[in-house]
Amino acid sequence: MLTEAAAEMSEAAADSVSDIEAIDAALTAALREAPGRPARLMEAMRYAVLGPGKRLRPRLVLMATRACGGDPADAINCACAVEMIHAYSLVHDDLPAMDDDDLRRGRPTVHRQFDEMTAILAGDALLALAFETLIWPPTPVQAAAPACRELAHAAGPGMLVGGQVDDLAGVLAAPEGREATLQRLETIHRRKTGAMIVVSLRLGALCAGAKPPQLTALSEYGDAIGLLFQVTDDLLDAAGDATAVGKRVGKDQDAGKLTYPGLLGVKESRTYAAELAKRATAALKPLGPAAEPLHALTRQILERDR
Ligand code: GRG
Repeated sequence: MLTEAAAEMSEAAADSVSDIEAIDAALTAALREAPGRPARLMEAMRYAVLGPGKRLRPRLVLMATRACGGDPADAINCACAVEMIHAYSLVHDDLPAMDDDDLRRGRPTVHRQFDEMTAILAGDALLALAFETLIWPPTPVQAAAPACRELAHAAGPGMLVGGQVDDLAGVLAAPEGREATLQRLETIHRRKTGAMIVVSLRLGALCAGAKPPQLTALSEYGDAIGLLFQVTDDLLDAAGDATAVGKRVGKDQDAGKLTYPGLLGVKESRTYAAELAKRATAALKPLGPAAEPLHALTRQILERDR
């Protein structure tokens, strides 16, 4: 017989599979051909969004809705919106003017598969389509305006784009002490990676009509897993470098960019990851047992291999 905890875990795993199916079906519908939509542009958008990614952010939206007692079906358009913005940011990040990457999710990047102009415009169109998608039902009417405002802020100049600008500008290059460098590094990651994770959770909560303490708990959880996600991302890159046959190549470290293992060493980065996971667990306390799938996700991020 399954213990209660094991039963909750297998329920969470089943939810995760059906959530990914629901998310991909809704994204496919939102990215359909329609009058005025050029076929090649739509093909590039679908290629960018529906590739083999983890769908972390849209899953967070649906998990947060559930954790706040809502119906995840109400949050599906918010889930699509955050994944569209995530996909746009990856397409633009890969462009020659930024990271100049040839591969993403194990396949040619959008500008390699199509061309640079199409990649730029596909990213632009995804950003706009995200907001158009978000405001339509089933997003609850009372959630639409705050969700729009929060998502625009998270994707805007003070967060996603601002973090990207500072990262590319190499503000980390100035020599300074370890603590100050760590703080600068986290200021970038909180904006570039963390803000979209936090807002995903908050959008899900808004769709459930969550109260301020629930929103605060999810924001603190999001902040911790956002950093945890980045630390484990850097550790995976470092492992890829160390083995040379690893699943990926640590391009950031190759490019001399500052990373957690680069700053703290691998062992201390692992200790820090465990500390962030504890921080995430503590943040969820106000949500009680309804937060079990989010606890499971923390463990998955801590142990992830891609
Ligand atoms: C172009 C405005 C603009 C921003 C780009 C997201 C981003 C900012 C850059 C990506 C660079 C990067 C590799 C960051 C590390 C963390 C991260 C966001 C990884 C990619 O997210 P995953 O692992 O991707 O969730 P999948 O493919 O699973 O969706």
